[in-house]
Amino acid sequence: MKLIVAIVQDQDSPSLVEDLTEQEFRVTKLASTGGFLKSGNTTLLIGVEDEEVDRVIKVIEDNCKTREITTSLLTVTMPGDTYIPYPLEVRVGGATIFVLDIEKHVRI
Ligand code: 2BA
Ligand code: 2BA
Repeated sequence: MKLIVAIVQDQDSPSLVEDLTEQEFRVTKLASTGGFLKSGNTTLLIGVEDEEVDRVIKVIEDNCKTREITTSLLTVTMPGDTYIPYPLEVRVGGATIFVLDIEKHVRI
């Protein structure tokens, strides 16, 4: 068995969770925060049999889009401790996916 950890954009998560559930995959959705943009994203945990991994990745691909985001997160420090917001264009991927081996899966 594998655990798929998928970090996706909040906008894509409702349709993705719906499609995964419709296809009888079990999903746990966690609210997460990206370290770089410091804004919300969604982390999904999906435990599946080994042979289902590619099917899950395909469902993720079909639902998640890459987006260009302009953020004023970065600041330039000026003399006298003044901070000036500095616009930055960031390309946020459709999904970041990790596939982990599961040693044991128990349902009580
Ligand atoms: P359980 O299978 O006992 O799962 C309870 C919760 O544990 C799930 O909540 C989900 O958050 C998590 N979970 C279980 N198996 C998982 C896995 N393989 N990977 C990731 N997370 C997992 P819910 O999704 O709200 O599901 C509540 C109950 O509804 C489930 O109880 C199951 O009996 C049923 N269920 C869930 N998804 C289903 C699906 N796609 N088709 C049919 N029944 C489903
Ligand atoms: P954030 O950390 O908020 O990153 C958002 C986007 O900012 C990233 O998109 C990337 O284009 C850029 N970025 C992130 N860190 C950077 C850095 N140190 N220098 C320059 N640019 C940087 P994605 O790569 O598509 O990542 C989207 C989200 O997925 C990330 O949100 C993070 O929450 C998660 N993520 C991506 N790679 C990860 C990894 N290796 N481990 C854990 N989480 C990861």
